[in-house]
Amino acid sequence: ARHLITAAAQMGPISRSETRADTVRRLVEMMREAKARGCGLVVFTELALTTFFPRWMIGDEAELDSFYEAEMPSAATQPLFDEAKRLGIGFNLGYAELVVEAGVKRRFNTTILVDATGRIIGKYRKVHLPGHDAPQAGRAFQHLEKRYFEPGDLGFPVFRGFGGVMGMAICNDRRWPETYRVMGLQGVDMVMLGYNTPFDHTGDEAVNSLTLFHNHLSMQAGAYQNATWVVGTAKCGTEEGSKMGGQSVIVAPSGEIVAQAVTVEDEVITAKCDLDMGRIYKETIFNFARHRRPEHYRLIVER
Ligand code: CDT
Repeated sequence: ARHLITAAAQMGPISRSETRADTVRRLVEMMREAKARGCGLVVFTELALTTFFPRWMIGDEAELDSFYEAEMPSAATQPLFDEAKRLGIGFNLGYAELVVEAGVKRRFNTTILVDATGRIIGKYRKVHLPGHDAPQAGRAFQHLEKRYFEPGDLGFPVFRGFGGVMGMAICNDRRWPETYRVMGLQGVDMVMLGYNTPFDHTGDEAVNSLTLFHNHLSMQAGAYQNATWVVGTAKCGTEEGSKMGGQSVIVAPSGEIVAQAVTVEDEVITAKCDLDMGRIYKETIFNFARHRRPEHYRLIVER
């Protein structure tokens, strides 16, 4: 068995006035707790360094830029890398990425995988961007990810590390079966993802009331159908007046939840994950080479 004790480090709200130093301090504290509980890997959330700013229309470019990281690590985030190296623990971190290419600013909703020596070994940019590219009338909170980010341009790569095949996704990606399947086809053992999920995202009370159900439904189905661990880490609680779902989970390749957060605050949950647990599924019911019929799946890539 290949055991990896893994943590999901859920975050409670981050206020707009919190500095990077504040959020990094919170992350370091949870990293230490994860290490004290024997973890080799800690999974942080989506956009873990700032408040979830896509809820606002931000017209001022300098103000918008202040939510992004122009370098990683930076002076502000270096303590996270230093602490990881000191403790000998890896981490997965989501943040807003600003890159300047040929004088043009490009913005991505990004996540990186850092090994236990503090080295970045993988990067993923969110493919499925929810929401709108312009403010919607009559909404208390906007969801302007399509305005503030480009769709990721890296596909769904997997990375060898932590004794297995590691993959990443971000928030809305978890609702799409293709996310997991593309990584499943590369033999993924563990998919790490963070999320910020407001309860008001559809504008329909009945659907909104199922927010937490759909959160788990998506991740449990993705895990089972691709014989992979899924670590889902929330940013949750009431952030700047916006209520967001918690219930961070670690899901086994069986689709079973093996650890779940019970607060909507900073909370570390852990599980001893056997990266070989997916093998029985990969070799039997989900033996892709034997049972899939890609000749009948063409529509998926054509539309
Ligand atoms: N961050 C993110 O992708 N959140 C979305 C909210 C719903 S769509 C406006 C999600 O899928 O959880």
